[in-house]
Amino acid sequence: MIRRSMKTVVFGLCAALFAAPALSREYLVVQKDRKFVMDGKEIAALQVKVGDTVSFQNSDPFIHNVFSESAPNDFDLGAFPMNVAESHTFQHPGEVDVKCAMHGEMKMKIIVSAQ
Ligand SMILES: [Cu+2]
Repeated sequence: MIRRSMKTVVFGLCAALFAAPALSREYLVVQKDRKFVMDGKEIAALQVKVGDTVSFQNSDPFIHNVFSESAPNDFDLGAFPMNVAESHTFQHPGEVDVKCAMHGEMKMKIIVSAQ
C-alpha cells in the first residue's frame, strides 16, 4: 500500500515538472566589427520569450553601447569596453529595436513573444 502511494507521488511530481513553463533562456550576442553577431554570423533579428536574457559582449577594441527606446522593453546598458558583456532580461512581449549609441549602423531587432 505504501509502495503504491509512493509511485503515485513520484508520478505526480513528474507530471508537475513537465507541466511547468519552460525555463528562461540566455542568449549571447557578440559585438564584432561594428556588427551584432551570433554564432559567427551577423544577425538582423533574434526571437526570444518573455523572461529570456540577452547578453551583449563587446569583442571590438573600442567602446560599444546597447540601448532601445522600444517601450515597454526600453533599456540602456551604457558604454562598455572590449571583453565586457552586459545583459538585459526582456519582461514584455513586443518588437524591440536595439542599437548602439556610438555606431549608428549597428542595429538589430529582438522579437519577444509571450511564454
Ligand atoms: Cu558600437
